[in-house]
Amino acid sequence: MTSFNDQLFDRAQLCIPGGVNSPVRAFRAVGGAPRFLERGAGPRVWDVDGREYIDYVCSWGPLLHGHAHPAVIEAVREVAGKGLSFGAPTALEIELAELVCRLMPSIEQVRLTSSGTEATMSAIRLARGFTGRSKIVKFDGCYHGHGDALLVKAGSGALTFGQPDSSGVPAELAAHTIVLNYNDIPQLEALFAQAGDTIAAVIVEPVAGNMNMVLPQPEFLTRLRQLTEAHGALLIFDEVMTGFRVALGGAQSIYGICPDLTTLGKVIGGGMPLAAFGGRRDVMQYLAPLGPVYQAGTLSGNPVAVTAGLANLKLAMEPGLYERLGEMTRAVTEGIVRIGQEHGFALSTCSLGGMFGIYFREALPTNLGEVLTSNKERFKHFFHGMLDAGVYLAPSAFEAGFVSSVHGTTELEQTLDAARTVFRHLD
Ligand code: HOZ
Repeated sequence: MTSFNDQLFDRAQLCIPGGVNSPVRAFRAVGGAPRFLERGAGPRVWDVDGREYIDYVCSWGPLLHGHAHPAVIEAVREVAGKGLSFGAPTALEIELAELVCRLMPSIEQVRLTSSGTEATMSAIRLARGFTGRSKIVKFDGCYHGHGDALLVKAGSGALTFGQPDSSGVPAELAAHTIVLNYNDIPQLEALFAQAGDTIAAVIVEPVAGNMNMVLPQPEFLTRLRQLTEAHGALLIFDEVMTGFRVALGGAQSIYGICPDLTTLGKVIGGGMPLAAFGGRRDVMQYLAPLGPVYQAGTLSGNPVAVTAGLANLKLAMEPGLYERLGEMTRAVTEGIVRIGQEHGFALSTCSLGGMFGIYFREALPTNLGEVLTSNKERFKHFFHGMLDAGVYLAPSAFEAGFVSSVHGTTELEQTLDAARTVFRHLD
């Protein structure tokens, strides 16, 4: 008898490519049918067959306070009753913009968009418009959404499915994107020595979260800042994943770097389609209607998404929240790794705030080449074992995981119990 979940997957595949609206969700990297989820509450989700899971995907990062947080839901309910979108300015947008500028001092002005892809695409266009240069630099395995210029040696789903260079991106366009190795300072210095004055911008995930999770060597980010500044190129921090997730001030507050532009998404909308890009006032004023760089969006800054974002960020400002979140994330990931090691498996982990990486590999990787040497087959079996035991991890060895501020000791203990059972039977 086919489960309701599997019936839905069959049906979905007839009318939606691959049955999903974003590739990694399809479970292709791990095999089996994706879980069709019906509801979530706090740190847990339930699928259409009534199975319960502790959620470490958190909608791929946005749900800093778990599912259906009462304060967020209440605020959204109230504002939705007054209209979903006006395509005109609202007071709420100013409140969110002011808050973002306060929490991330490198941002003097900010513009709201509806997705992280839009934010990064717009930031790249703005950097090109501002500098009058064409070349952009990105790092192998970093993912900055699916804009043409950025789908070159990309991470996340593109990496998971072996399509880091997407078909459909004209070679002439991709030729303007230079790809370097993450954390490779000599390579960066060589490029700037040779072509620094042709580079419009360097875009980087200050903590890479789309090739699993890779920490930057602090001197890598420092050198990046020095070189871009010396050559008149802009430094764009893509904090779509890390913004308000690893710390209230993002990865830039942890590493003490002031980028020219920052892109935000995920947590800023608390589960609603909301993203942003912002930074130096002189650069942001190159945007239409003030300047020559065009960028727009019908639903940009709509009151519902903005309200969800505001409610979410206000909750994030509770003193001590990120310390507690960081401790819980470490307890979960270090616990899993310790149990696996006790069973003889090579494992490593890293985390910051509520974001983590777990590798079937002895030492933590520092770049994509090293990430690729982790044991993907073992991850696959581990993933399915944990899923069967009620723990929902990202269905790819190349995605980061997330813990919310409402994951507690009950979830921790249940997760570690599941890990004990799974490692006992893992090959
Ligand atoms: N590319 C996203 C994770 N890095 C996946 C988004 C989704 O499938 O919802």
